Parts: sequence; structure tokens; C-alpha cells
Amino acid sequence: MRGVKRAVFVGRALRSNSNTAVYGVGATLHRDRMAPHGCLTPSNPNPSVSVTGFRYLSASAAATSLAQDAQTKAFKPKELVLFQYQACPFCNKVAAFLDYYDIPFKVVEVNPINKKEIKWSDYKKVPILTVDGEQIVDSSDIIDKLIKRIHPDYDLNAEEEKKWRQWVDNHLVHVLSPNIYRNVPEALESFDYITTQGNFSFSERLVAKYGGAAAMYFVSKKLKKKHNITDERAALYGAAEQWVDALKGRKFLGGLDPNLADLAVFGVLRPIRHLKSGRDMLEHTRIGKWFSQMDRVVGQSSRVSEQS
Ligand SMILES: N[C@@H](CCC(=O)N[C@@H](CS)C(=O)NCC(=O)O)C(=O)O
Repeated sequence: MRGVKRAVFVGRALRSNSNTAVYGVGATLHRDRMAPHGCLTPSNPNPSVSVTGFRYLSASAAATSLAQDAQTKAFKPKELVLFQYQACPFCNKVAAFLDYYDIPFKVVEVNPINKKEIKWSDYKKVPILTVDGEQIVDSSDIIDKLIKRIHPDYDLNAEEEKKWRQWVDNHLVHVLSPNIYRNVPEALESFDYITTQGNFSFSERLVAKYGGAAAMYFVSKKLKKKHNITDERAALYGAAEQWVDALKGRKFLGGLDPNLADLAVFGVLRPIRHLKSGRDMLEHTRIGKWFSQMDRVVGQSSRVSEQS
């Protein structure tokens, strides 16, 4: 069972539970600086956190072979830092992976306008992950590299898993913005949620909420056209049903345990569950069962927000 590391980080109680985020924040509302998928967030630098180390306990001795346990224990970086936009689906994919594997990480919110937090890097997008100072970029590449460090013989070319991971990047992420900014109330709900997750002053929050909602409402219409989406809810429900069909009755695409495709779909969808679009998706499609199973196995966030 390659997905069954399931170690427990002893410092769970010290974790922040706030890595949920919403895709596509309009941030300082520069519509022309939107990424193609509208993925921008307000600046929220919070670099003052640190990770002191890893302590793993076997959570399920029965489920985890000694060999796997040994491999997992071999991956013990001192510090992981995720440079992200809180609302970036690619960043949320990485966060879900780290959460599932109980790998503590700290987060640096990148200002989408000046990107000053990643000035040190030649790469101009997020996510960027540093592992003890070593930079890894691109969400899929980050996940590939980490899984190889956790399970060196993990087969990254398994056809079904690869196909669905690509589906997440090429299809699923593009369905989100048109849904969460579908109309004014939903755009406001999204920004209300986004700004409560961030580190805003009262006035920043108001500007981000109303300005961001207005900007993203228009951006999402453009994105809808670009990706040939006529009915955004139908597209979201269609994607959810397509995923459930792909499961072919299995608990997870990976079988009894999630694989990287399960983690990618979950990472991208997890933030919208508190929004109307996510609630509608859970109510009107068959994805709910898989979603709650994922929620259970991924567990709490591994994000570290204070000295542990
Ligand atoms: N293929 C990349 C895509 C990353 C990406 O497009 N990130 C967006 C944010 S969601 C970005 O940083 N865009 C550039 C910008 O905002 O200026 C990945 O999977 O990590």
C-alpha cells in the first residue's frame, strides 16, 4: 500500500487549521494581471513561523509495512516552506499532499502584484516549495519529487493515475472560477470566505471583498468563454460525475488508499466545500461519499503557524 504512510506528527495540536482557501482571488484587483485561471490573492505575508522538526509515530502498525515505515522516516527535512497564493488550486494540491503525508510545512503568502516574497527565485509562479532551502517548482513536479523521497520506488507512470492527475490540471481547475464567482452573491460569499482566511485589517478586508468580488465576477466570465464553458454548474457537476465514474466503485482511485490523483482532485476541491458551488456539488452529484472519505484520511492540516 504505497499511499499508507499515515504517520502522525506529534505536534498536530500546534497546527493551524487554515490552509483551506478559495481559488482565484482578485487580490489588489488588477484584472489584467490575472493568471489565465484567475489565480491571484491579496498579499498576506506571514513569514514568521517555523518548523522545528519531524517526529513520526506509526499510526497503524497493521497497515504500514516496516519497509514503508523505514522509507518514510528517511524523509526528514528540517524545514518545508510553501510559497503560495492562498487561493491557488495548484498550491492547494501541494498542501493536500503534505497534509495527507503529515509533513509539517510553513506558508509564505506571496503578493501577486509585486511577488516580492519570491524575488529570490527565477521562477515567477506559485507554488514554490523549499525543502531545507532547496527550491522545487511546479505543483506536479513538487509532488513527484516528494513522493520519490518518501517512497523511492513509487511508480509515477501508472497510466490511470497519470491520466487523472493531468485531468485535474487541464480541466478541473478551469471549472472552478466560473463557479465560485458565478454571480454577485456567490462572488461576495467567496471573497468573504477568502478574506476571513487571510491576514487583513478591517479596511483591507472590505476593499478585497467588494473590489475582488467585482473584479473576479468579470474575470470569471472571460474564463468561461476561454474554456468553452456555457453552463458553469453543469460543468462542475459533470466533472464531479466524471471523477466518480473513474473510481469504478473503488473507495479511492488508488484502491483502498488514495493515490496522487485522489489527492490532486481533493486538493483542488477541498476549499470550495464551504461555498455555495461546493455545497451544490455535494448535494447534486455522487461525489460526497468519496469526498468525506478523503476528508477523513487526509485529516488535519499540517501547516505550522506557530513555533512548535
Ligand atoms: N503548472 C504550474 C502552474 C502554476 C500557476 O499557473 N500558478 C499561477 C497561480 S494559480 C501563477 O503563479 N501565475 C502567475 C502569476 O500569478 O503571475 C503548477 O502546476 O504549479
